[in-house]
Amino acid sequence: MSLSRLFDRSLLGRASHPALEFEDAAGAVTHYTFGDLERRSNQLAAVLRTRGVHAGDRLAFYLINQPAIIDLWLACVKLGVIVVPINVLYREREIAHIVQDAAPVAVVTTAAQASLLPGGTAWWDVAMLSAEMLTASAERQVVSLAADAAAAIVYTSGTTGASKGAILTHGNFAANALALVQAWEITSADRYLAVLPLFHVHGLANGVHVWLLSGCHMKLVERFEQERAPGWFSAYTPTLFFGVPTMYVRLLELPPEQASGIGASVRLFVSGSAPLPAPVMDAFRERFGHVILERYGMTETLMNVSNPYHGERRPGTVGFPLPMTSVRIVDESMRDVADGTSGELLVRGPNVCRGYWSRPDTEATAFVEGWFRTGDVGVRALDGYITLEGRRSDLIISGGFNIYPREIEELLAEQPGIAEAAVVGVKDAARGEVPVAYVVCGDDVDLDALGATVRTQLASFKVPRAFVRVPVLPRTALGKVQRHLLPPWPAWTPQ
Ligand code: MCA
Ligand code: AMP
Repeated sequence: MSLSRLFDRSLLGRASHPALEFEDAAGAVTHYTFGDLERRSNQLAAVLRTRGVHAGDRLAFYLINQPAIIDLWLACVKLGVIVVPINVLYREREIAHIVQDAAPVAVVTTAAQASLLPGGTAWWDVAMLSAEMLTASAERQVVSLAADAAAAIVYTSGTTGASKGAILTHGNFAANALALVQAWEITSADRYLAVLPLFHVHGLANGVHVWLLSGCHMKLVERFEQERAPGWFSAYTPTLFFGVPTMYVRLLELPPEQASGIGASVRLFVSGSAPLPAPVMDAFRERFGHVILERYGMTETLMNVSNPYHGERRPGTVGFPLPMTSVRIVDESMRDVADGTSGELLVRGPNVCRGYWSRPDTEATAFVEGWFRTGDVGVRALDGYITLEGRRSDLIISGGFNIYPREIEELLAEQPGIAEAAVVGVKDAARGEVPVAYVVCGDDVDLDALGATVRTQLASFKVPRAFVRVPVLPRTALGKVQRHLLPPWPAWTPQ
């Protein structure tokens, strides 16, 4: 079962229909029909074959949102090539790990972005691939695959510092797309405004796949920009918008008339990737006239739980398990807890990944008796609504991007003069949380220079908002850092 068969009702069945418009940062717009996308992906598949890429090979991309990602995704899905998306904000250190772990044939990127890749990384210029495509054969070839064949390896920030690649199969993506199209009643009449990055599953598995499965229209932009968003809404009049809470916080800054105008065209606003504060949901209802539908997912499981399309979308909750997905809430001994009692969420279903790439120990560490351990703590109300209350790990989510403190702590501890470091998430009205670093070091360590070093090595959203110099890190008798005992910040803020 190839995922591409699921998209044939659009790629073949709606070939002459407008499918996609892409607006670049300069405001230039290009249009594509589904037939164009079918032809382009066949041509790119031919180019990839010529370059010796086969089913099961990995091919990475490191690109800002653009139609070439759609071409690449469709071509790889047809060929059975495993796509490895790389966050465009990642820098050398983060990319080096992914490239070493997934061993892609090449990283598809631009000449400008290629300078950010670790030395020696094989890369292909996206502009050259696009040029070669134009003269390549458009003959369709779709390889036969098992539903559990890998379609993508998506790296999630790892609890151990280095990120792990979740192996997402054709079947996982198909199940997710079918569940969402059904649950949120997405049809070919919809118009989806795509502002999420396509290198994460929120933008790719939810956004791109519900578009391709439903045959609706999509407007793709390079990235969410607060200043340009009102223009996109008024000119494109989308019916569907998927965002992270930070985007909704930013939209709330619009004047009331603009907000109600946007609300008039949209049918459904969905939020996920991080908790949507109930006051934001309330303010949005007042200003935009819409109750945002909040849902809960993970890279490893795609979407698990969603508030209902019909019925109460309850603030602060994530709703009920999606079709085909089961959720258990368990205590530390893995026994089910009663409704109303907190525990860890376990998930099972066709949406759950096969495991982590090159981690033979996955089964033992990530699953219990076939159930995936999410690490998220939550509670189920008597009427079934699930509320997420926190996480078992120290994960920080900033603007919908995940940050594991350990990764930053390890980098800080490698810097001259730093004895040790602890990174914690502190509340931020717009981004949800931001990282703050506590460093044990002498007065001679220049914290400005430290901030600048971190900025060159990690994605911008991981750079601590502040650095606080402390004499020691508070620890338990067993040596675990007591993050709640660290002094309040800020002592220093980067310029
Ligand atoms: C931010 N930047 C970007 C992007 N977002 N660059 C390229 N593409 C992007 N998508 C850069 C900016 O250029 C800037 O760089 C820096 O990041 C901060 O941007 P700024 O606009 O100031 O940030 P913001 O206004 O706070 O908003 C950021 C954002 C962004 C637009 C909300 O955080 C975002 O797109 N978040 C989406 C994350 C996401 O898709 N998560 C899904 C994970 P510089 O600092 O160098 O100037 S999947 C997941 O969690 C599960 C499955 C789930 O449930 O969905
Ligand atoms: P990622 O590893 O980027 O896929 O992030 C997955 C994590 O995001 C989950 O384990 C949750 O902790 C968090 N998450 C996703 N959706 C929500 C939500 N609606 N509310 C709270 N946390 C969420």
